[in-house]
Amino acid sequence: MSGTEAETPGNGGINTFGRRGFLAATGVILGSAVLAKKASPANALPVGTITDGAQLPILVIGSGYGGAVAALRLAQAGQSVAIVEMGMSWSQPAPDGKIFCNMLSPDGRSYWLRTQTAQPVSYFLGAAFDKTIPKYTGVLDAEQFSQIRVYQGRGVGGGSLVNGGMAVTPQQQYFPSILPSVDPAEMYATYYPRANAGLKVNNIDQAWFETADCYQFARVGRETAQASGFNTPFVPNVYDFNYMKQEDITTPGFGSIGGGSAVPRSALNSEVIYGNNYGKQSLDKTYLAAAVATGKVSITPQHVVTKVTPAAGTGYAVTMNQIDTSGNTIATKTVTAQKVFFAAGSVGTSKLLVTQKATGALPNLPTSIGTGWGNNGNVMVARANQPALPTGSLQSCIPVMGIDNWSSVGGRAFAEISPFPTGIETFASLYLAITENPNRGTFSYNSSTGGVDLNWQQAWNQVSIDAASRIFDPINVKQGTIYRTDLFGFFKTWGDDFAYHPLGGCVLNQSTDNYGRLQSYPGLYVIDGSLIPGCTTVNPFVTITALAERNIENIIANDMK
Ligand code: FAE
Repeated sequence: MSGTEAETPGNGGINTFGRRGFLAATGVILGSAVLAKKASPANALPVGTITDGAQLPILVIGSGYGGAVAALRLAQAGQSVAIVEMGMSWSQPAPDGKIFCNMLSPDGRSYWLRTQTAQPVSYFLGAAFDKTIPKYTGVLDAEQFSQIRVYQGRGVGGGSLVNGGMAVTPQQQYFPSILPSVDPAEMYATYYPRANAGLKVNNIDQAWFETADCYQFARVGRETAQASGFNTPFVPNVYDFNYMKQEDITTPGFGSIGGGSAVPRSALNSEVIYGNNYGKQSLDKTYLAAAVATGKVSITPQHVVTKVTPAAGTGYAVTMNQIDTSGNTIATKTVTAQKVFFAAGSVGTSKLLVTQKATGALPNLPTSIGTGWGNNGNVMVARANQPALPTGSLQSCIPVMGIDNWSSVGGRAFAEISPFPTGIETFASLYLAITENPNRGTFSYNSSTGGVDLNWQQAWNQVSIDAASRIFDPINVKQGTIYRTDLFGFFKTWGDDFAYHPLGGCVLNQSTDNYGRLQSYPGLYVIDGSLIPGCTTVNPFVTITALAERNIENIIANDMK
């Protein structure tokens, strides 16, 4: 960890811990350290430091799902692997004793190099409530393209640090539409089970769900959906549900500390998109922890890869900027790696590859690089329930149920019943819909800015709105209710200008071979969400992980002899 990383992210620049504040905070830290033994700390991975001029057998760019799978399996096959990650290693508590901040009190830790939050639900009662924060390398990036804002995790663990943990395996009947060149039988027999095991996916205790106050919102979402004839399956998650039960003082059989919960709260303390201090089995606790435990994997945070080009001898010269917590470059390093895995996520990998092609660093990449990008059909919406159906002031931030209408040909949708953890009763039901949307965007290099543009059009989301409306219009009619129009803008019903699930940009069997090899450059591989052309029919990370498991097995067998 660089010296600058110890800087306090602060809150609005007013994180001024004087001596009394420091002592109070120390008390909090000590208190939580004692509790943390029981609760397991958020992250304890060692921090590596890659050196300028290093000669490496294998470099992995990015530490999300694809990168974590690649590193673990390569290490288990006897290879030494260096991972570089542009975000921080989220391993040290700030003076408030917490590694991450919660959604009700966002500070610098929340957003990647922004001076104002960019909350997905950014209005309430029609008024904007984004707030000023200090610029810091926070954990959630709200990357703004011309007509879409794409949320991504930044840090060791990638999207697993910020996501809702919904670990959903698509129905097999729909798999051919997701990845047409991949054999469904082997995915469902081998790689999805392997991914679920590696991710430590678990299921909620359904009896507890029926009584827990913190899931009243989901029970209301289920009741209103079922009344209109929709299926409402439970969905698995990587959040440890045994831990969550102990967060809930209403759980029978668990004691409580000082009248509070038996363990420090996380899901029940409005923590999720800015990180979970406890409970979530993010990649730093699963794949990455196992990878580092082999002794063959190092992870260097706060290094942004900018260039990959053939080296003078063999392998590839990879240039990266080491950054401080304000995003300033403090060193530029170039290493040589015999093999390079692009695991920077759909947006990160697409941006890197499009840039390398356009600037002549990797001129022979195929022309399809940058194409086939989709938002998994993401749109958000909320309904106002009748006063007889309160959704609860205490809500678990971990969604556990969906409304499945994917069988509705011509308007397929799978809607997650999302929490709206404001701490007060809102009577609102919030949903994130994943829909079938055939529109696809393209990344292109912008020579005047030196950046990469994405040509996604907000109007393309009308297809998704129409599909989601096939669930929520009938529910509103049956319930005699209306959409909330005060959460995504002033008199705006749909959250249709952002996405949580970027997919594609370097599509399998188009821009790569059928296992992620960039064929014009032997030794270069893509192993993340950019391989999947735009939609997974459900939340995507289990599919990204399972595909990475499939591809790395083939690559180890054939390319690592
Ligand atoms: P990802 O996890 O994004 O990892 C890429 C990593 O590469 C990141 O750590 C980057 O910081 C790093 N990187 C990028 N560029 C560079 C560079 N130039 N140099 C060095 N490092 C770089 O990619 N999915 C679900 O299935 N269930 C959910 O409940 C869910 N909820 C979500 C909630 C939120 C708020 C968000 C943002 C996403 C959610 N997702 C969910 C999506 C999921 O997290 C996402 O599909 C995966 O994280 C993508 O995995 P990749 O390995 O492709």
